Amino acid sequence: MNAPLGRRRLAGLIVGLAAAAAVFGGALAQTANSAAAGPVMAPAAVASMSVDKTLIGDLWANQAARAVLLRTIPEIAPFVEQIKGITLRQSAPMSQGGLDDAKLKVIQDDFDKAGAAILASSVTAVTAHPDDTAAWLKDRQARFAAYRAAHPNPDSQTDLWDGADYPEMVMVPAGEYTMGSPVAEANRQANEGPRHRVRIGYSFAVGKYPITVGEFARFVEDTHYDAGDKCFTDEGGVQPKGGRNWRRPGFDQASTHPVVCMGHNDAEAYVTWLSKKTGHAYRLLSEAEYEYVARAGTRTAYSWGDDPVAACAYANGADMDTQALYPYRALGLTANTCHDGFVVTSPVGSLKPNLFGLYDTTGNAWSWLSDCWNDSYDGAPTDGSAYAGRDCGRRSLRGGSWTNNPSYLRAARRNWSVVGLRLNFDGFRVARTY
Ligand SMILES: [Ca+2]
Repeated sequence: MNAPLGRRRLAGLIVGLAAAAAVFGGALAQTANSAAAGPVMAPAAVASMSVDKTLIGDLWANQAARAVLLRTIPEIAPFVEQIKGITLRQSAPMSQGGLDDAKLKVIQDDFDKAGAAILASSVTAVTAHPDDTAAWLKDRQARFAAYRAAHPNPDSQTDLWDGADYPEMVMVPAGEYTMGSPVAEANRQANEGPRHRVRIGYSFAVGKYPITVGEFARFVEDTHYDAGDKCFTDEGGVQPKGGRNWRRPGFDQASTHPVVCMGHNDAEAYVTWLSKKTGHAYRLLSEAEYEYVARAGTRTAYSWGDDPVAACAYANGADMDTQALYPYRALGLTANTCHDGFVVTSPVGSLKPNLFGLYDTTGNAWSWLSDCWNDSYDGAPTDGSAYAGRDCGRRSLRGGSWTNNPSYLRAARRNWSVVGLRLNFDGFRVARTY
């Protein structure tokens, strides 16, 4: 909804780093002159300026990430040298009698804390999202009031927004297309065939955006639904982590970000609630419907054409920013050679829509679908309905996420996961039958 936001945040990071480094440099200068008395700003005090110490501390503690930061944001390098020098001078008294491992560790710890403090006090612009729930709801209510004023007589056959708490929808026309990828397509997977015609003989509505944190919060507030407290994240290894959920997926999210750490069961619970509250037939999309709406009439490898680098205009994937600034490396990110402006997830609608006017059909977060997993299109339905095969403990997902390179952002790319599994790159989008 605010395209330049990510770029601005990234710029804010770089400016913030320089500014914080200047502040910290001043503090260090004071420390160095402390023999002349006057206030001394200890590293601990600087650290208290931080916003998300865990995230930034982890980022700084990771030697590889630190090296990337120094290379990417050269402004901080002189200050790191300054910290090193002053830390060593401060530690001179400790060196009497020789520096043993314990003393060296103290010095190293001081250096680490100082570096983390610089980053923590400067990355505010990137990671700090104050609780925006009330502001988000107020904005939604105002926008819905405007929508209702423009559509004063809701007709259940054409109305596309049921209320401020609920997702905005876009009507998609009936049509047909060829599902799957040609054998010659780069990075094609065997499960993307056999190609076959799918005829969707009905128009239906699709969420303009993926379901957001704010929308999911309205559901949880109404139902007290428990979406768990464990989610697969990549924080020093991809593994299930306690204390992680749709509110805290391992990185900071505002109300306009796509909800992640969703299992298929969570997505189903949401659409069941949405249908009950609105009286309308909401549901997840089928896999055939998803490829249809993501392609939006295109026949190319990507919904925007055949150029993978053009992904950065349409899809928030693993880009150069993710590669440079993502604090954890275990995902083995192979980045696209462009900048989409977002290290992790992005507020929905930040990038360009597809030809149906849908945003984030590719990248940002994978979307859970209603199909049971089918490792081939043999026996797949051709009328837009979901595959209801034997393997319903696994369900299909589409679209790719902020962790993925272009091979995963192709229109035909498929994925599956176990129904109850929550990962911090899996979310969903809803459809409505008319
Ligand atoms: Ca990205």
